[in-house]
Amino acid sequence: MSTRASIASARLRAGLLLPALSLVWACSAQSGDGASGAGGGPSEPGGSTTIGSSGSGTVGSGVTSSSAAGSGSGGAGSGVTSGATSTSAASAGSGGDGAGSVAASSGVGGGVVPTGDPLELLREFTPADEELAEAYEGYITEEVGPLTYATEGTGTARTISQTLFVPPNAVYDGKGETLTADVAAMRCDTSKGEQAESQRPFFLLAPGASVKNVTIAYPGCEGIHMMGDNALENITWEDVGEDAASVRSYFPGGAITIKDSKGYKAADKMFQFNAPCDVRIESFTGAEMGKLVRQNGGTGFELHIDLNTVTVTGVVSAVVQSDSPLCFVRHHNLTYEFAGSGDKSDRVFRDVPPENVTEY
Ligand code: ADA
Ligand code: CA
Repeated sequence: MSTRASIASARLRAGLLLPALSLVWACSAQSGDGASGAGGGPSEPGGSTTIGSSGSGTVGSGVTSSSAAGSGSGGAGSGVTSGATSTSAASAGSGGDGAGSVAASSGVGGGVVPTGDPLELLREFTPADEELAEAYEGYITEEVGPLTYATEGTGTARTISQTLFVPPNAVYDGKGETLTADVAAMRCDTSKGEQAESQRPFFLLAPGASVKNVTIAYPGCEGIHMMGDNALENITWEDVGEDAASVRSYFPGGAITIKDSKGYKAADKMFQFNAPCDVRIESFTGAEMGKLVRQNGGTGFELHIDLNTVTVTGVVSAVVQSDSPLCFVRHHNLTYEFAGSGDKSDRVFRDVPPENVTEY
């Protein structure tokens, strides 16, 4: 069973590895521009329940979720970053000389994006556990497919045929762009419920990477994969696929912030966590979903979830669902409405120990 210590060690691991990349990510740090917010999810009529703000305010989990990377993105950030550099994960890349082998080159506008083999960069984050390492290798070599390094979007609508890989500590600003996945290339499941497990994500966020100002159109495929210490800001999922954003079991995990975002039509789960994380979901609106947050079924690792100013309607199964005695939920200004009738009060924080739930 994982503990706080495991979160700390995962972070330490990621932190120790980053300097080995010897790269400076110069990232565009413009904020809040070009948000499209197009998402057309239906909102359910009346009858919603607001959990009042009269609670004791005691911090139950003992943990303060800190904001992930965000503006602290390590870049010397002068001006505009270059556009994405396309590199196939299958291609040989340039380095190959061990630590620091991921090459960097200056891009247009003075930004720096890596040009080396993304696989080499990703292998820097191979988990220590043998089983997880094997699963991770399968993930980076087969499941996720070829990757395109990306640090900046276009501000317009475009179709992608490779997962966009945001490098460690970089901020990808979509500038309000709408991304649609090429169904064949991204292996999107367009059958009812869109639950196939082989689908590819729109984004893979390396540790410390962030993404903002992006609309993800139907089909939602595997959404956004977050390796840990990531922030998502002003994201709209118009029609979620297998899930909207997730942390896999073989990722380092850490602080995850999802703010000023909207998500619609998640047949199963919106946000899925398979590794220890401190999650903060802030200013989020969603409609039609199985669960807003799901801790991977049958797992007992430590997970902290902070829901601040969250409104979800058309919830079928749970607002938060976990089988872990170490799942802790804090909430403030949470409004929910379940689909259908009947008493669903046991489904709000489903199977979360009641003593682990705190309102503030
Ligand atoms: C499903 C599946 C899990 C995991 C999860 C995910 O719930 O049962 O094993 O793959 O999806 O990460 O999306
Ligand atoms: Ca998934």
